[in-house]
Amino acid sequence: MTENILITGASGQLGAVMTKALQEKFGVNHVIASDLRPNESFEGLFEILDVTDNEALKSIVAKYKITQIYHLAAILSAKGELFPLKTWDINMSTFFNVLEVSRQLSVKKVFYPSSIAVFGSNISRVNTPQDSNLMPSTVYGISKVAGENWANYYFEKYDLDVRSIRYPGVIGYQSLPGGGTTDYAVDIYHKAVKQEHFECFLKETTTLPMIYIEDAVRATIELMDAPAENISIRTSYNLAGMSFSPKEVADSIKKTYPNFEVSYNPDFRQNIADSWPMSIDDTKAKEDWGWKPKYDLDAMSKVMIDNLKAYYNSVIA
Ligand code: AKB
Repeated sequence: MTENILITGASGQLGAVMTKALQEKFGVNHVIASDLRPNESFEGLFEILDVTDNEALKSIVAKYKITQIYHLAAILSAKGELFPLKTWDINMSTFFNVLEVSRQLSVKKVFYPSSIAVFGSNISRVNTPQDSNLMPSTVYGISKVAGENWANYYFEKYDLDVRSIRYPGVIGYQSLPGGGTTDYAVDIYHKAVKQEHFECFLKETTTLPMIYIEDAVRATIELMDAPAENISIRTSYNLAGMSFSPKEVADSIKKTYPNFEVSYNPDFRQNIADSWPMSIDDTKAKEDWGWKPKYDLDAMSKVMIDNLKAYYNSVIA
């Protein structure tokens, strides 16, 4: 059977790369990228879509006979703290619309991104278990815990095949993230390649779980491809890539740019980071659908630097 895929939030950091990967897998004419504003950079089908608008979502799902939705639109942790009620409203109403429209129009599969933000400072921060007691410190985290439980509810009650991953901080060269606590780990590469000083908003020793974007996209597609009977977690899977602190990523960058300088000026995002895991136990993802990351810190630094160098050279040329 032909699959037709809708991606919400396709202009975001993960969305842009996910759209390309899904176009390669399903064909350009079977993938509909969507976002709030027009985006000229997409090759293929694109729709302007505000996912808070149930009717608009419904008409796109009907128009393209959508069979799978990747719902990536959300407000992230740091920005969410500036607008708590709006963040709750947007993150929840968009997901409810996706769940309800999927149920009503017989969409077969839904992907829902959760996050390490579901964990709070009550957890054991090293190798944080799948089944931790979830007491998040941010409204983004609260919305993700609620979303995970709604995903499970729609699976149990309506047999809707919703699958989810708790992403670590995602790092890629293709686009800048917006509004997250882990965003420093992308910005730092841009500054290094531009040979500028970097001021970090976290302390140098703050270790967080991270993942290279290619691994994050591959994990998502592997999870969505796995046989339904293998999926034992219907809330959201812990997923590990690597873990590092700002100092460790700076040291990795210094192997290429020995004069790279970083200073540390922690702001409100430090408290968020301090409530999150340092590393993640992803045994269930390994057991259920064979998850294995490819990139460690130095391998990622190499791709990030090579690609950003090429990008900035082309901009200057
Ligand atoms: C954020 O920092 O808010 C996100 C996340 C870990 O979900 N990158």
